[in-house]
Amino acid sequence: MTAYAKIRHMLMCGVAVSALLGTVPPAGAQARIIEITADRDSRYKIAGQRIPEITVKAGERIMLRVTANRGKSWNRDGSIHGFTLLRAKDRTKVDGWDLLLKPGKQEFLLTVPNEPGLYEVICTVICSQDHEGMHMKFTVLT
Ligand SMILES: [Cu+2]
Repeated sequence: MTAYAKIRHMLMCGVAVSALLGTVPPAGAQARIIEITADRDSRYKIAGQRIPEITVKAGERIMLRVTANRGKSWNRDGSIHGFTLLRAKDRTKVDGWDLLLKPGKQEFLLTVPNEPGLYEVICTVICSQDHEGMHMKFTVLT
């Protein structure tokens, strides 16, 4: 390789690497992190909130970081709680927001629905006799 070709090769590699870094940020780099516990007493908990609720912006990217602790019962697939987003107006599920939780910490990179309004998070795993009370308000702002 001539010196000129070598330099040209190095430059092109540099350009390719920076283009890659520019278009593919690490997963969750720009997403706001929301930490939740799905607890053994069949309740969602968020540090600093007496009654947990989530407020986000339409179309926002969020990283849901969930710590799940096993209640009295769980699914055969090992899921111990669920985290499913419903539209409050008609109780329909939001695509991509039907999550099953395993014991311990897990992260989900999600996009908030584009439609502002009231939503509800519900648990879909029969996790104890108190399972029916496992839900949380979720508000999407414009
Ligand atoms: Cu449950």
